[in-house]
Amino acid sequence: MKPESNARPIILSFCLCLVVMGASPLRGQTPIDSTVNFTRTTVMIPMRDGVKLHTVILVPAKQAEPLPILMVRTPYGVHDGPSLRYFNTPGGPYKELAAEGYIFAFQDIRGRYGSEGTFVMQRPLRDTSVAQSIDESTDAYDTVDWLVKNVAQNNGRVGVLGVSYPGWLTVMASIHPHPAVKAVSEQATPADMFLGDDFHHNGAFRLSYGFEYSFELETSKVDTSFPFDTYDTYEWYLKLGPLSNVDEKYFHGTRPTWENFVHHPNYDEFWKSQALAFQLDKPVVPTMNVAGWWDQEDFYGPVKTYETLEKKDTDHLNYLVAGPWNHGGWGYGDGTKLGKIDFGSATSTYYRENIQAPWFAYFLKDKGKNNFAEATTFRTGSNTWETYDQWPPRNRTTDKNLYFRAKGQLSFDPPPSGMKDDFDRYLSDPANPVPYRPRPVEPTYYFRGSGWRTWLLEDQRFVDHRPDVLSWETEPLQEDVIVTGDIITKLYVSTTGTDADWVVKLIDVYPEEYDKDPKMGGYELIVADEVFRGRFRNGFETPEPMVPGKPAEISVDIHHNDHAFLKGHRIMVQVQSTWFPVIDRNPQTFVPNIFNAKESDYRPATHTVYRSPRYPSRIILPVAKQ
Ligand code: PG9
Repeated sequence: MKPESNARPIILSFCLCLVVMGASPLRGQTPIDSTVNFTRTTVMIPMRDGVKLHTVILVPAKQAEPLPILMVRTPYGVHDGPSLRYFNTPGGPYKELAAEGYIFAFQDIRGRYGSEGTFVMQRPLRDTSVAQSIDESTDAYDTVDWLVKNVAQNNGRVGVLGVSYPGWLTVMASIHPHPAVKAVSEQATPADMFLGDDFHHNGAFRLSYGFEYSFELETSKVDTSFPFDTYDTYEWYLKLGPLSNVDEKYFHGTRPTWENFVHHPNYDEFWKSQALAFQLDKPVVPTMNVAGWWDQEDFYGPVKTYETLEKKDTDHLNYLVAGPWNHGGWGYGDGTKLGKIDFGSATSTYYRENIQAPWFAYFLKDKGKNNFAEATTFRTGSNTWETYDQWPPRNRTTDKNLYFRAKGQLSFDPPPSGMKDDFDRYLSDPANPVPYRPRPVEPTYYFRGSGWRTWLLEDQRFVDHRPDVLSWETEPLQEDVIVTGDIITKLYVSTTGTDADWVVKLIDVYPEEYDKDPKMGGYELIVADEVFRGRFRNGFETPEPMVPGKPAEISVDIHHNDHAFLKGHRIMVQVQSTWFPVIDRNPQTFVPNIFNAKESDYRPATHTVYRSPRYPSRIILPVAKQ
């Protein structure tokens, strides 16, 4: 993940983000050396093909007995980065684990920072018929092999963990794992870069992330920020014009990841071969998957990884934890608040002390009991920890339809039978896209701080007056509505163009009079959300134009959740067709490859959302049985 749990070149950005997360002890301080109670050794560990990987090993200074090793592999630099600077400080990611007693090994992956070799973004699995072939799984294997043979006083057991890119590297370490690997915790791993994680969602391209990240990782061996000349990147990306201008003006074909975006606009073998659903099989190592409900980068990934492994988990090795966090938020600060939302208790501390530390201690040190729930979630709204023996807990929920109705109403009652087709509509103009967060939109990982990490919790009143954002909402609820599991939206839509994006947001609207915190009166909090690119409604492999004026059914999975809409609150759904610049603009004129669209292809179009018995647009909520 970037940057809280990984080394970052710009220390200021790291300090600022800790301030945002509420980790005040570090505010304005020069970072202390938090490894003082450890003996630090730096080694170059040889891989099977001779490439050497830069690794920092921390051994407790007063080690009395053999200890397990915890390994973290990262592209973000181990040498002087946050992993080491803050790893044993209060509110840092490894404090509780360090207190428990482990040897730690942090490693730069191939081609990054101090390691030799070439970096390949999410390096594909190797061809096993080629003896000397390598991938991140073999690099993890070779590293573990070296560590257990060379680090004095280790107990022969290794745990692997990491958030985001390091989370994905953790998954790789669990594929054909070294026998010493006894527990892995992937946290916010991406699982599918076309369907749901950093680079695309349902085929819609994540422009700002895709552009900035490919520059950041593929400009040099160390993280390098794109030198924006405009503070508000909403304006910058709008001025950029068609996507082809990226190569034309800036990249000139030099960033492999960007070239892959351009040459693989559909769900082809390139994307499928790296998707975890096609790479993972039966879990062979205890695996704890960790997700944040408001993860702005990789929420799809850990849930998909859990689901994929669960299909064959006959030995009960697979676990899920989800809580009220942004990307990696469980690893930093105390997790009492995120953005303006208060969860009433220190959720991140709770996770690190009561879930993560005992889980690793059980599997790596035989300590404690295996009483870990299959799924542990923090239910937002009511702010309670919950446990489940299956996820999603379909045995405990009933699907209920919430229908889009006339005059902006959302209702559990369907549109009356016999009613003729009715709809709401709006003009969507690619020249005036809806911002995804309040402007100015600072660069994603801006070193002076950025709204990126909390944008999913922004009050949606900042857009609900726009004519190109439709809202439907319930009356104030008479009783709590608890939604636990996967939420699906069924949209019946048409356009006057030949392609369109459909963004759906499920929102908890706070009461106008909110005594607990009057400033939160009427707050519109996104609980679940997603975008769908219309051209992929019949399959992600082959895009198809939308037929002007013809209603199409589009199913949008807005993902898993555990949220209580409390009595007195309202449930709202918003639909819009731009979310800029996190999602690139759909030209709304079908072209085979949007990366080659011309300026003239980008045209305003009128979009219609139907709400009638024949076309009952609705949201399907898994509501807890009372
Ligand atoms: N979300 C980041 C990422 C992971 C994997 C690939 C590309 C980006 C990260 O935080 O590491």
